[in-house]
Amino acid sequence: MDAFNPTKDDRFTFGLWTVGNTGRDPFGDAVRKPLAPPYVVKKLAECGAWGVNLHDNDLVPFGSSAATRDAIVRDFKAALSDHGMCVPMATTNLFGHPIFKDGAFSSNDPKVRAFALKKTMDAIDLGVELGAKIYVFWGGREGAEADACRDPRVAIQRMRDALDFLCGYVRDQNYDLKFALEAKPNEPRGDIYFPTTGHMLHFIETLHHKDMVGVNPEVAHENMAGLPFQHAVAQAMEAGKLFHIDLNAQKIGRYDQDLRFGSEDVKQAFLLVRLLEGTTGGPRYAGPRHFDAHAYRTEDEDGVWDFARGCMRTYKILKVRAQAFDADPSVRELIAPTKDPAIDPLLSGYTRDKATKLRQLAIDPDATAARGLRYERLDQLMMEHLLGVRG
Ligand code: GCO
Ligand code: MN
Ligand code: MN
Repeated sequence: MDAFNPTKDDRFTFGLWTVGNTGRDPFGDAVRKPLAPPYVVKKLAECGAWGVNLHDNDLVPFGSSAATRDAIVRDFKAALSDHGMCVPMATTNLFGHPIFKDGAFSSNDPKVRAFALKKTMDAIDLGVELGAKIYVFWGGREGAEADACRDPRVAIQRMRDALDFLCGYVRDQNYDLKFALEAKPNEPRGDIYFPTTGHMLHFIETLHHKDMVGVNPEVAHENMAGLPFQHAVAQAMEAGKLFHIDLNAQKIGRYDQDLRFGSEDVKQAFLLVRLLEGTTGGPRYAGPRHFDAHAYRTEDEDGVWDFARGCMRTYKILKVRAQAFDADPSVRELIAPTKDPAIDPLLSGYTRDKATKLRQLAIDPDATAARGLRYERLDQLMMEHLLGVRG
């Protein structure tokens, strides 16, 4: 036991599909046996996780009878209560079955769209029965290869119809549930609609019940689009829309790797934890810290639990490093905001008077530009905190 051992207060969660990943990939078969959901609950609790998340079919196999479903749910609930675990988030598998080969909510076939809504309403009922407060939508098959197959504007309208319909369902049932939309640029489709968190944030503003809809950004997905993840998360937080987060790691320019949190681009992981934990003084993210990642294909089951503990430990280590970095007087001096009482009040809230005063300011652009900002020193300080030689 040490300070980096996870506890329930850390609110760490994993999906059944993450630690349960059998290592099957497009080039090879499974390398690990499937794990029974109640067993995953027990093992995650032993590792120090707070909760477990699921797709409908991670728990209840596709096509199960009502009696089988109820028996499975009963056993799973017993495991949750035996091990003090919760289900903060649930979602629907709208990508596995061949019916979804050309999308679910955006499909050209009304039968497919109807089936997707039916399946999602059932999965919402299941999630709520297990206590979920957040419902994730990841439209893995909502996209195209032969892009002429549908007008992308129609795809957007169909996605809006589906989300408005499902918000209506949740409200009609009086469920205490919010939606979180997850963007991804490609994979499994050649292109997926709403490729980034920024696209999702705009789309949400067009929904009928936009207050109950936020985002679920994922490290790997924003990286696949070549974008800095922490900026997407910051925009979501600033808009009050960070309802959930998928933590993992990813090398830029690759397929969706879903690696152990912090195992690639440690600097970005550090900046992300710093942002989520509010160590700079800004608001802290209060939701679950969910790991949407899986163990390397080289691992047996022991390696899976090494992977899970690794995700949580790295998060906690980065949190301590971020606290030390932001408390370091040399850092604070370098990032202290430049204040100018004569100028600051003129910069927001337009009035004609402010515009006139702004025009009258004597600002010497060359003298202002000549000042070095010492970001080399700032970044090196960050590296030294990160590498453990400072703080
Ligand atoms: C991916 C996605 C998924 C989703 C999950 C929840 O495989 O790229 O990240 O893991 O997060 O299906 O809907
Ligand atoms: Mn992913
Ligand atoms: Mn994800």
